[in-house]
Amino acid sequence: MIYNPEYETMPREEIEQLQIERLQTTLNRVYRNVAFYKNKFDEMKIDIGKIKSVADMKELPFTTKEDLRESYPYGMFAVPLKDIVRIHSSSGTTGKPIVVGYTKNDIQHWSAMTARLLAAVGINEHDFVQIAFDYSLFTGGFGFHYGAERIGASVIPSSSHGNIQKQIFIMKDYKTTALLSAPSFAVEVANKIREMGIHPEELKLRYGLFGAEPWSDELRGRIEDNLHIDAYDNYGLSEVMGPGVSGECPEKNGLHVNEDHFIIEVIDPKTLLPMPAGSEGELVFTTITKEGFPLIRYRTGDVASLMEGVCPCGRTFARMSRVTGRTDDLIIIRGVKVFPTQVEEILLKAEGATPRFRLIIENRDGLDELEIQVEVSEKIFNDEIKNLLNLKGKIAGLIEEELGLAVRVTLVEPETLGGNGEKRVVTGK
Ligand code: DLL
Repeated sequence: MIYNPEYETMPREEIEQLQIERLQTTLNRVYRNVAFYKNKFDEMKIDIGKIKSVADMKELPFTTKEDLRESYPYGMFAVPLKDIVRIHSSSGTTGKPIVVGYTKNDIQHWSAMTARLLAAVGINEHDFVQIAFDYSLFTGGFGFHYGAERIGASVIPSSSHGNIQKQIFIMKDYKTTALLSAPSFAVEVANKIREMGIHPEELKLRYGLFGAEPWSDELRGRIEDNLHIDAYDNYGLSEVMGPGVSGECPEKNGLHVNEDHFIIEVIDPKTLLPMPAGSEGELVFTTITKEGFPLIRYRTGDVASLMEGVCPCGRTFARMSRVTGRTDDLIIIRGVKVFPTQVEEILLKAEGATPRFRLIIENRDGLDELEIQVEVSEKIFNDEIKNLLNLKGKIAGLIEEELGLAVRVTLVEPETLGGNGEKRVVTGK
C-alpha cells in the first residue's frame, strides 16, 4: 500500500517544485537561526535568494560530521530549545556523540515516513510489529515505534538488548508478524530457533524490515529462507532523521528516498562533483522540512548510487541502491557503529595498554565478531600473567561500557603493531 499517495506518486516536475520551495524556506531558516550556516553563507558570499533550482544547490557548502562535532551539543539547532521535544544521538568519531533534536512537527513527519516503510511492504492494523531496535538515544526504536502505531499495528517494543531466547518466546507467544531490527539480529534469531528446534512455521512471521547496517542480497536470501519471511532493506541516519530516510517497496530493487522531506545527491568524495545516475559515490542529504536540526548538503560517508528509470510500484520518488560501503573508517558490528579513533581513546584510559591496536572482523555463522589486538607496554609485558589477564578484562569492560559491544581482546608484544601504513581494520584473519 502507498501510505501518502499524494506525495509518493507526485509527478516529477511537481516534486522538484515542492523541493525548491521547501529548500528556500530551509535556507532562510538556517541563515537566520544557525550561526554556522550564517557564517558559511556570508564567507562564501552566497545569496540564498538566487538558489532557484535543485541544480543550483552545487553553490551551497557541504556540512560534515566534523562540523557537527564542533557544534556539540546544541550549536546546530535552529529553534529555541523550548521547542525541542526529543533528543537522540549517534556515535561520533571520538568520545563525543552527535546530538540531534526534533520539534513536534519533526516527530509528526518522521512518524509518517516510517509509517510509509511499513505500509509499503503490506504491514497494516492486523499486524503485530516487534521492534527489536534499541529504545534509547539510538533512533531505531522510537523512530519506528511512532510509525507503526500510526498505521494502527499492534506494536511490541521488545528492544534489542537482552536474551535472544526471550525475544523468540515473545515472537512466538505474542504472534509477531513483522520483525523490525538490524539484519544481524534476524540472523541471530534464525540461528537460535534452529538450535531450539523451533520450525520457522511455528512463528507467524511474514515480514522483516531490516536496516541500520550494511547487508547483502545473499544474506537477504538466507534470512528469507531461514525465517520464511519477505525481507526488506531500509536506510537512515540520526543526523538526517533516523530510520525512514529511504526504504524498499515490494520490488526489492532500490530504496525510495522520501524526497518531499530530503534532497539526495551523490558526489565523488574526492572532487565533490555530482556523480551521474547509476555511478557510485557518497550520499549527500539536505533536509527540507526539518525545524529542529536542519542540514544543508550533509556528507553521510555512505557509498551508494542513484538508480535510473521508473519503479513499477508507482512511486515517483528517486531510488538509491543499497549502501555498499563507507568513505571513512566507520565499522558496523551487529548494528553498533565504531570509529577506530573511539577505540584509541578508550585504550588511552587503560594503564599498561598502548594506543596501538588492530581491529579484526570475522564472520562466524553469518554474524560479525570483533577482535581487538592491543599492543602492551614493555613494563606490563614483563609483568605477571595475572596482571595481563586483568588488563585484558579491563579493556574488554571499557569497550563494552563505552561502545556497547562485546569484543575479544588479545594482547600482543610491544612494537608488533602500527608499523608504517599498516591497516588498522582487517576483515577475516
Ligand atoms: O542506523 C538509523 C536506522 C535505524 C536506520 C534503524 C535504519 C533502521 P545511525 O546510528 O546514525 O542511524 O547510523 C547511521 O548506519 O550512515 C549507514 O552507515 C548505516 N546504515 C543505516 N541503514 C543502513 C542500511 C541508524 N540499510 C549509519 N544499509 C548510516 C547500510 C546502513 N548501512
